[in-house]
Amino acid sequence: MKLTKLLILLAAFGIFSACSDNPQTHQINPGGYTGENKAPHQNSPGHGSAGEKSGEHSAEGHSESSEGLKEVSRPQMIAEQMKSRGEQDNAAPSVKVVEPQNGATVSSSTVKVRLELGGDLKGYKPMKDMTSGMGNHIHVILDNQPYEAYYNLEQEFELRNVVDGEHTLRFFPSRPWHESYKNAGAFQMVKFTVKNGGGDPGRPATTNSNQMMSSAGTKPSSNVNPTASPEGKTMETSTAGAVDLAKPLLTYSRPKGEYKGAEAEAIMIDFWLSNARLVGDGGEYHVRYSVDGNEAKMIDKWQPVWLQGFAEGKHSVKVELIDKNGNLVDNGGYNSTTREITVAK
Ligand SMILES: [Cu+2]
Repeated sequence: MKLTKLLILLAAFGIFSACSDNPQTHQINPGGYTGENKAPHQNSPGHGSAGEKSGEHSAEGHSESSEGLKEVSRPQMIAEQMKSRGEQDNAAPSVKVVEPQNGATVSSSTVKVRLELGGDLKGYKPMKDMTSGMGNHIHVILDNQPYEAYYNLEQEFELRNVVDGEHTLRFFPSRPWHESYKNAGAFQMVKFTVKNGGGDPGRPATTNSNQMMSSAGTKPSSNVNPTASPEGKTMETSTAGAVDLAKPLLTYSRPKGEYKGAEAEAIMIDFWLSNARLVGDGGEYHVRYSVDGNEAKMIDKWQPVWLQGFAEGKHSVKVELIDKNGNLVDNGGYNSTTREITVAK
């Protein structure tokens, strides 16, 4: 018994010292990223990224919302990545859709996507780092499904098993941590039709052996072969909403998929806005989000929101575009999107 107590004490000391001087931690500032936020309760020494496997979250328990989630500033881990990327974060990439063209009819259930990047790139280039499994990439959204990540623009991207009917595709460049570029020209949308494509609506979505898009994006693929078949995904069955390209449109981007370990510490809500400016940016719209059906919150500036405090397990995240009277702005059903995510600590 005495030995157990001694071990607990030693372990506690180990965790404490890991926060201050463990060279393996990524945090230069021992206060961690929570030190940057303006919440009044940041006084715990236990905010290191290391050693918080379990039971250490009492320090995060000062929730400021009914669902136990708290908006925090950009995680330190991401802020440091940003710095290390030099000028890239100030780039203004523009996407040109080469294929499929807006209005095209495709007579195959495999829809090939080809894009060109232009604009002021400042070194921005989509590419997957084979070691980390991460890198700049383009978010590709069929209809209103979760996006797929497209890394190598030198090869086409294949959307497989796209069923007959009208569809939309949306594209915008993203950073390795999935935050979108929000400059004019970054976003593109096309409508196209699949006719006699032979797609099977009953076929379940499956991933290709070499495809890497189904995870949250940080899991390295063990079997990536750059010379293998194109990046791609077998899609869920969907067709386009009746979207008007000239009307206010909110494109849901993040969160999606699974979050593990450090990336689950703060989870980003990110979206693309077309034809709508939020009140905090001089416009008249709001973005509203809610998690697990709890009390909704407004986002009044177009920037990502980082939420801390997700419990392990499945969660639903709903993001909506709201007008000045508090009503949902409809645009083919795309302006209200709910996604399920999984958090694993
Ligand atoms: Cu992404």
